[in-house]
Amino acid sequence: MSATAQLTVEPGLHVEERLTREELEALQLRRLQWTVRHAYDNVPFYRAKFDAAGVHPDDIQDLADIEKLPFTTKADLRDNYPFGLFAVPMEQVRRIHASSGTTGRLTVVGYTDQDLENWADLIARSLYASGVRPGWRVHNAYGYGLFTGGLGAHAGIEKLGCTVIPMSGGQTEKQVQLIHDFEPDAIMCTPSYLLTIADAFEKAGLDPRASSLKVAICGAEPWTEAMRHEIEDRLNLKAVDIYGLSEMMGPGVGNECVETQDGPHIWEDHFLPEIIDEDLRQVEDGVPGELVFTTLTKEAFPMIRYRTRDLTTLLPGTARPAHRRIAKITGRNDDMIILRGVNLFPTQIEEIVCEIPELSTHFILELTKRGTMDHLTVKVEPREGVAEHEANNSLKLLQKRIKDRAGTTLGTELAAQGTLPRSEGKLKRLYDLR
Ligand code: DLL
Repeated sequence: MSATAQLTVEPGLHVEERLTREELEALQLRRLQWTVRHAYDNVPFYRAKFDAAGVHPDDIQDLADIEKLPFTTKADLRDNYPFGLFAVPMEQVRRIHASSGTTGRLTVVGYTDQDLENWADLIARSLYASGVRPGWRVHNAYGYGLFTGGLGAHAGIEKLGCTVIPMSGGQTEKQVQLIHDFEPDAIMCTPSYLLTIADAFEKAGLDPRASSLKVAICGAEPWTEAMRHEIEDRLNLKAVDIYGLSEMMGPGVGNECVETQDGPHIWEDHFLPEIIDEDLRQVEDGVPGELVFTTLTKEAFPMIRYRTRDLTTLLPGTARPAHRRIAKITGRNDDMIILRGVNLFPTQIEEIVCEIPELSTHFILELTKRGTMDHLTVKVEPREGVAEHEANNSLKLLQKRIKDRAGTTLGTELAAQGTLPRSEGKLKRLYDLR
């Protein structure tokens, strides 16, 4: 029996969004017990791992017992490439997605009919939280294909009763034309790509603030509050944060509520979050660390204590009181740059660049070697119309603020307008030229 076959979807909030914390935790425990048993019975990898750790599905009597279970990592997925972690026979796997990540083999994930149904429900729920309503037109510029963004969002847009415009990523001029002609109410794309689209509006002689768009549901990459302000200002809309990862499902693991815009609520009836410290010990809510997830309903691809590498903090629920939130992701611990002993994230630089009015949000980080030392340079395009001496002064200010706040000196350089790579999806900020 599936863990979720009984769910009913109501217009407006899902019933699970209205649970009390106690009711939610009782549901989580039942689903956790089901998941652990399902993984143990059907995936040799989990059975071997649990046996080696001396833990059995019967040992999960309480949510706190999750700490007895071993972690799962990206390397485990790669070692079991392509289908070794699937928990149902292949005939029951209705769809596959894969993500390339930065190195090595693809990470492959699978979904049963019920998994796809739950996913569409969670996207519908996420869109509703974003302020999207049935009958709206939604322009979907997440990439279609193996990436979970496009097709994942697509099914949920339909499920909520909206009209989907399945544009996918890229072809930026065409994006502008379709937004202008089809007058969508909402757009789904990465935050960096939305700024590329805003630039393209201006290039086409159109005012991005005058478009029909009211809401943007942005995610798939880290972005700062400063970036949110930039987006909302330039496009005259509300930008909300959607979080997710392929290993859990794809987009819609959590979503921000438009009325509070205070970080994504994790949909805890389907995903159990934990934060761990560097010693891999669970920390209390409010303490920053690495986000770890356990799926609670996934049939084809249950994941137990998956280490996401995303760094954030678990916060209490607000607009959906039972569902905890995550603070904006600082970065992944694999994106962290260690420069002469100082830890740096591209989001820290983004925040500072966004504060300086003479600088555009188009910047990259170049890592080079000078002798034996690593050197990091921020290359940034000034905003249009900014005089050269002003731009040069703003570079000095940038360097000073980075030094003051991040505690290290970076090189800063201006790049000519339009010369830095533009985002078409997930933006690459760091170029390692060592
Ligand atoms: O990026 C799923 C997705 C698609 C999410 C569309 C949201 C919208 P992956 O390609 O597996 O899946 O990448 C997952 O992207 O571990 C984070 O590092 C990062 N990420 C995703 N959403 C956010 C967000 C999709 N809202 C990885 N803020 C995750 C910061 C995010 N980082």
